[in-house]
Amino acid sequence: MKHPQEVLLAAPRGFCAGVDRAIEIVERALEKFGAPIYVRHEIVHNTYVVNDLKAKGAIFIEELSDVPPGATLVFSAHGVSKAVQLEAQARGFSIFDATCPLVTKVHVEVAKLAQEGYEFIMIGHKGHPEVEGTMGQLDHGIHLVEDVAGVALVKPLQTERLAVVTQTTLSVDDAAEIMAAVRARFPSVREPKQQDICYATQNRQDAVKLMSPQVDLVVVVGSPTSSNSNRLRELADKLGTTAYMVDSADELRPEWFTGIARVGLTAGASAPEILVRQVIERIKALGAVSVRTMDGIEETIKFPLPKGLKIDAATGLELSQRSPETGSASH
Ligand code: 0CN
Ligand code: SF4
Repeated sequence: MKHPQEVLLAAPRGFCAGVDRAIEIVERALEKFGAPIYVRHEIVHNTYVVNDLKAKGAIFIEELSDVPPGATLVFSAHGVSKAVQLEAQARGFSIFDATCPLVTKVHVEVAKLAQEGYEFIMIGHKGHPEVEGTMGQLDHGIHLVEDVAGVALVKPLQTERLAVVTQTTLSVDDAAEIMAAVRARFPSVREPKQQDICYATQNRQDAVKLMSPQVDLVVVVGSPTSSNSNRLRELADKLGTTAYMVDSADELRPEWFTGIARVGLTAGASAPEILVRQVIERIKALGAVSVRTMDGIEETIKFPLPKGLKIDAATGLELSQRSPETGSASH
């Protein structure tokens, strides 16, 4: 067979609740306060999303010294360290925190257990902003482990009070393997009550596991910086299906599709559906005649916006604008 015949769409794929919320925070801040709105780090790891917000007046920075006094600043979905939070406060910015609530949950757990005298092993990828943010909740006492080999190298000061936390966007299978090695070396280690890997990461990986054996090629829409998107490509590859990750439809190469009958398509948690649609159009142009969405878990989770950016669904007014006559509590 020369050309692709069918596109199989993974479900769920694409935006998660934390990404939806983070983008909405920047958009609402732009509407309410006007441009420019400063954002520390890419709000989510996606080129299209970042360019779109740049066009609307967002300015993305890495260093707080690049933010002018009095500016409005948004923290990205990946979270920030205590030092960054304190510096931003000290500089007097008006801050909106777009850290995903599921990342904040890990921060809260670290702070709580640290109070009880715990030391930590963090499973994650070195240099990733979420890892910097979570490890930066404490001055010391968090040891990063990136893989099974790294477990043997950890040197905790004590082992009676040792807890594990993880990045939210890891490979579920790799994390389980690393966790097993941690458990083998430190049998009394405290594990997260519920996995720190988030529901969206878990569900997108499960969908790829279901899809990969049914297709000849997997295409993942996602940016190179996106941890969860990379894990989807890697997973398909590990399952024996050739897999490519593309930032946009322009990156698709016709030769990938030669001799391929069925193409599986998915998208990372930070990749917008419009890019998936553009990829579908391109694959259709290469010969695909049908598109079918697989059955999958329906995600209904939604996170509330921070105070000051909420809008009342009934009135369309910002909650903080409601007068005592028209409404009760302001937030
Ligand atoms: O791609 P993302 O912006 O981030 P990572 O997968 O690199 O962590 O997706 C949103 C996830 C978060 C936090
Ligand atoms: Fe939150 Fe998970 Fe989405 Fe990251 S991938 S923003 S942790 S829901």
